[in-house]
Amino acid sequence: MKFGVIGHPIDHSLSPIMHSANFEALGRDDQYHALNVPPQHFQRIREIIKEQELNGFNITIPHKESIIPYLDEISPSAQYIGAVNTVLVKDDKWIGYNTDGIGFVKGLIDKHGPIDEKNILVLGAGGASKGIVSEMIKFTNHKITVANRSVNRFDNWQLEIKAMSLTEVKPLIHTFDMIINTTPVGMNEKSSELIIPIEKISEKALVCDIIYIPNKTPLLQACEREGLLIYNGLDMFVYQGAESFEIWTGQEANIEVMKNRVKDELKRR
Ligand code: SKM
Repeated sequence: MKFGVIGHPIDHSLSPIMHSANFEALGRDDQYHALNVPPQHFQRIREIIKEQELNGFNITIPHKESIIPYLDEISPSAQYIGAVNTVLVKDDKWIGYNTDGIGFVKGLIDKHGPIDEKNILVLGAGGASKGIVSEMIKFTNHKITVANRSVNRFDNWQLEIKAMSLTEVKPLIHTFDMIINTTPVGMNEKSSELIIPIEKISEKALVCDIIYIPNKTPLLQACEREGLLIYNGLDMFVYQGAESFEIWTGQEANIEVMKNRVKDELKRR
């Protein structure tokens, strides 16, 4: 079977090597390639995919929303999140899914155990946050707190959460067992902004960031220096890929092989 990832730029994507490692481990004869599709060519996306004869593909930045009008069907959760990162091509029909949020949650639970009783704070209210929160809600008994700079980002959320501003959440920081940063703060290694007062975080808390390049964002570095347990976005990337593979093939992916391949490649780069 043939798969791929569509984005712009796309050279940096680790999906081709990660998926290829999985195919090899499972003894499958599949292919997975990166396709650079600039926004001005996106209206030709159906033809481009047809020419490549793909059975399924991932979509990354900047096309996760622009793909929606080209789909024949969309899963309820992808519809709700408003972004698609996985398309299954079935008898010429395109079905869209979003595996990013469930990827984060499954990776987190596999690594750090059940979250049923955790008091969770999610920072940011963009697509990544919405995807993670809408999946995480199914695994915890407590209401998740979501904090964003401006609260009007929550207008179309319709989820049972506690929504508040970053200013409002600051005095509550010590009450959380888990803090998940989904904002792009920290993507730039030189930025020193930490978004929340880390000295207020409970010493038992786990601090997560969905970024994995850099491996430790300034937020994670600062938390680690404080002796806190930290968790980056590498597992999220691996698990979203594993979920996509399962949607395309119905087969379980070899997560360990995928993870090791990505880690090796990141060390090499
Ligand atoms: O959601 C994923 C996407 O499926 C693949 C990807 C990549 O190849 O870099 C990144 C994320 O957007």
